[in-house]
Amino acid sequence: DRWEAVDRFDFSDITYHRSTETGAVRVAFDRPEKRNAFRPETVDELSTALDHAKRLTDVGCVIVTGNGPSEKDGGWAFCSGGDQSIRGESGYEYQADEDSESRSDSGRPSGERGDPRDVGDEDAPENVGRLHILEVQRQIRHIPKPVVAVVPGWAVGGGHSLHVVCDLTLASEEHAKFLQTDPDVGSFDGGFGSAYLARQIGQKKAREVFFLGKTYSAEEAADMGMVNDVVPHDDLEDEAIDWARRMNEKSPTAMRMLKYAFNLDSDGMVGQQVFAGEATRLAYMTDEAQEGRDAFNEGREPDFDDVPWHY
Ligand code: 2NE
Repeated sequence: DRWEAVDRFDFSDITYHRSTETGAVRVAFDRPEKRNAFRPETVDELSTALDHAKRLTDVGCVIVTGNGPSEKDGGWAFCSGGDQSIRGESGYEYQADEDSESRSDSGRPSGERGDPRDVGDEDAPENVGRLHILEVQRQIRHIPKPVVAVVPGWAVGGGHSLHVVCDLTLASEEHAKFLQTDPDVGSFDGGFGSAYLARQIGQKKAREVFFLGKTYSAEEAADMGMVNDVVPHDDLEDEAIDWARRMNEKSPTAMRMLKYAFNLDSDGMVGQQVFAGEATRLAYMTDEAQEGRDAFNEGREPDFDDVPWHY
């Protein structure tokens, strides 16, 4: 009851809620019977929700989590990565066309972005076997507010990489488990999932995660440095809400600049570009930038004489 459904989208694979009281949104994988594995539709929906959340100026925190437990066996999951059952020869396949008759809508986001495969080109291939999960990882990196992975159960494969890329991770003491299966299924996240993980937990440990494929408890993951805190399962959402409330009380500009500053170190020139974009936005608010604009529009030389060279 603390969450209000955002009903402008007809999502089938995720749920999307907001809390105006805490200034948070909750985006949750909603395929518990498959340990919240993602298929192309899931990823497109996630992308749509994140893009929407980015634009909410009264929201200072995005919670990404997994719904559960599974009605089949009571298992909990954050996300178990790419749905292996729909992997074709060249990649993951859209299913929405196949099950559209059993669902009220196409299963694809029907918000202002419409069908993400519709590029307005009749010659474009209909069923591009592609998960856009790396784009979603970049969205999480660039969204100008903290993203918290709330892990109620398994975080596996691409689901593991997703928690790695989030700003903070909160895990269920009883049910959270962390496992990398990428090389078991012939997959490899050679970007943030591995390289950024190594920055979090060190090279040896990150190589162990991928090369040995051990399962780690929430406590072990916290000791390794890839989980911020571990709480009893029943307290997970309350704690997440508390984190969101705390963060939402802080200066939005400071939080945004800090997130981008933390990113800069591993984002190279793209990180610099994102950080600089924010710096430019702040600079535009100064009298001197407005004098420059006014001077151009009025066809005169700019007068910066009164602007101090701050030290
Ligand atoms: C997640 C894990 C460790 C859970 O084990 P357990 O024993 O708790 O459950 P179980 O029985 O294995 O799974 C329950 C149901 O969920 C399905 C299973 O097939 C099973 O279905 P039923 O037998 O009940 O019908 N399920 C679980 N994960 C699934 C998945 N990823 N795809 C489809 N169905 C899935 C265990 O289930 C596990 O190891 N899962 C596979 C993890 C995995 O290998 N993920 C893919 C890594 S690659 C990747 O994520 C990726 C990519 O390939 C490309 C780009 C980005 C990411």
